Amino acid sequence: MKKIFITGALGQIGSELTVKLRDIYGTDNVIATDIRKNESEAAQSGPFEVVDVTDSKTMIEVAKKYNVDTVIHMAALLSATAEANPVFAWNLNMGGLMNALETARELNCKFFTPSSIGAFGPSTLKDYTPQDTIQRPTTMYGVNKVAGELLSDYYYHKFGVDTRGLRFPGLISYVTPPGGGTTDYAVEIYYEAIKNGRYTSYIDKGTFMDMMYMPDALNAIVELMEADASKLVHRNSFNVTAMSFDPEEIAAEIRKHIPSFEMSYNVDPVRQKIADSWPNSIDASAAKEEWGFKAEFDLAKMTADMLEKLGK
Ligand code: AKB
Repeated sequence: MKKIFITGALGQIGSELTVKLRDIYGTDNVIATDIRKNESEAAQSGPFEVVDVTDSKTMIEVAKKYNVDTVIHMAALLSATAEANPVFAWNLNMGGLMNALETARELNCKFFTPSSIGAFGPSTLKDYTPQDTIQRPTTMYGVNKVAGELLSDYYYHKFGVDTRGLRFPGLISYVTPPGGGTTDYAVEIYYEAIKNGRYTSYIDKGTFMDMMYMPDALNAIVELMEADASKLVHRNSFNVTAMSFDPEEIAAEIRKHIPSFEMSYNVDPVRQKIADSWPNSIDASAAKEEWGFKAEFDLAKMTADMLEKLGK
């Protein structure tokens, strides 16, 4: 990766990924794009262009202008928003991906896009979900992710585009809040613990989902993209995870730092249904074996760091 083009650069992952990639590869070598500009570090600290991912002409023009060799396509709607607007989600998530893959094909670029634990469904084995298994999701987001994995594989086999991807679990960060996801409760809970000492969870106790701290997710993207292609058996996409917990477990961990923290429940049936259709935990052994994936943060270490950073 020498000259990197990122879509969705001001989103939950993109805003931190852009800054990290600029640190590694040089400020001018990371072209951040999003549908609008803001005052964030990712938008202000280096090259930025307004690109709507459904506009293929502008996307290719901007990528050509900077002569990029890598496309990192992050722009997408998350699960709960996609479920509320399925047609819009299909058009944005699939149309954007197709345009990004075409840009990569035309410019002979390496390509990354995230998949998700949402690519699994209720008929998938729920515990320690294997890398290669049944994928029949029942959400629009999941349908987009499975189709995206297949489309990325297609561009690799048909056109030789070096496509790579990760099935991300819920990502937790103190920098940019997520929006419209099912796993967002595990981020909100820290903000509310610091601000109000209590949290009302829209996900029910006993609902286990995989999670990962953002620094581990960013490292995983860089490591996968730098991995020796000859070692990759899989490409789109690798299971990755750092921990699996339910709302009670994260609340108990927060209480180790804020003993008076109170947790209550007001379950949102839409997001609960999505969560119930996803695995309890996934098996990341293919990622470990093929390119050395590892996560530094478990629940205890992440909670200590989140509360310290948010407290400041
Ligand atoms: C979501 O909840 O939609 C995302 C995801 C797990 O893909 N965080």
